[in-house]
Amino acid sequence: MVKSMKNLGKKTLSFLLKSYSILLRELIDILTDIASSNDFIRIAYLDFVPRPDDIFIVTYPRSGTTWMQMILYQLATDGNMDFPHIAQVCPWFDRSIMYNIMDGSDFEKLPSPRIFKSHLSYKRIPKGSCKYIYVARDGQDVAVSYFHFYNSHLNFKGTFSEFFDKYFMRGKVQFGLWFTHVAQWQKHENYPNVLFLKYEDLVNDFKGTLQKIINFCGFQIEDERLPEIMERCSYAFMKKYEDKFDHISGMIWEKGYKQNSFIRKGQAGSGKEYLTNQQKDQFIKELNKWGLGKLSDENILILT
Ligand code: PPS
Repeated sequence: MVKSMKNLGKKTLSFLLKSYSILLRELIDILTDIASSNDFIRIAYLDFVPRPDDIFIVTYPRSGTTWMQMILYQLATDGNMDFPHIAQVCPWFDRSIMYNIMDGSDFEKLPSPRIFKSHLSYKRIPKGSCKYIYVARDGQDVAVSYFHFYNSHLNFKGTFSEFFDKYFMRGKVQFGLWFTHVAQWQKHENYPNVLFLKYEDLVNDFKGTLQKIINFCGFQIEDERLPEIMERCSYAFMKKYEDKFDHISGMIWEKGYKQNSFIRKGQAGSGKEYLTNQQKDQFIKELNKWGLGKLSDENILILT
């Protein structure tokens, strides 16, 4: 009887703590939303100074953003693949702000023409005399691609139908409702500084669409370079370099993580190379205090 009362008490306490954690998390989400919205206002209206030759690639997620990043990188540079991640040469504007990776002054240091990726709605994108390339993709295909992305990158465990009915069609996914996003941007498709493209046109007529992009941006591209650019923007080429495009490797790159550095040297004695005499003295003092051992003349720890 006493044992079951105790269990009941533990369960109630656990339930209360769980509810409290959920409440706190929701509160944090609301506060984070407010903070990021403030950041956007600050960047869009105070800190970020658009340049006439800036190019914004704007899309609803999973609509061909990365493909367009690669196309513009190839057109604007010699197209070498030495960059660690595409975000280095074509930063994700909104994410950089949201996660404090870059701000207006960091953007200022980028060479012209600056090329940004963004999923912002027409309302939220910083306005200026710069160029905007919007890529729209059939919402049904977007839903499928987004489902796989939620599954592989965001730990979504449900079925496609669940994702489609409960989340995608209700706009309960990152960057909201597909219909609103596309409709808002489509209203401005005839603006002279907006190029409104379709993912399907890139698939069916890559060469023609590439030419539209070149003309719109005013790039001077020698005809001889076109085959190489087309090859580098192909699915097969980009798949081969997938790490340079994947969001996960992008996040790792942003945090300064170095690959193949976890199993480092596997030898004893690095301390001798790295610690200064002062640091060694400090370590010995502490070692004595704890009575743990002593250092040999070769600076090797002998545990006592
Ligand atoms: S994200 O997460 O918003 O940045 O995704 P995004 O880059 O917009 O879209 C990902 C889809 O684009 C496809 N993709 C390509 N298709 C054809 N050719 C090339 N070179 C290419 N590069 C990326 C990618 O495969 C995703 O679509 P799905 O349908 O999932 O394959």
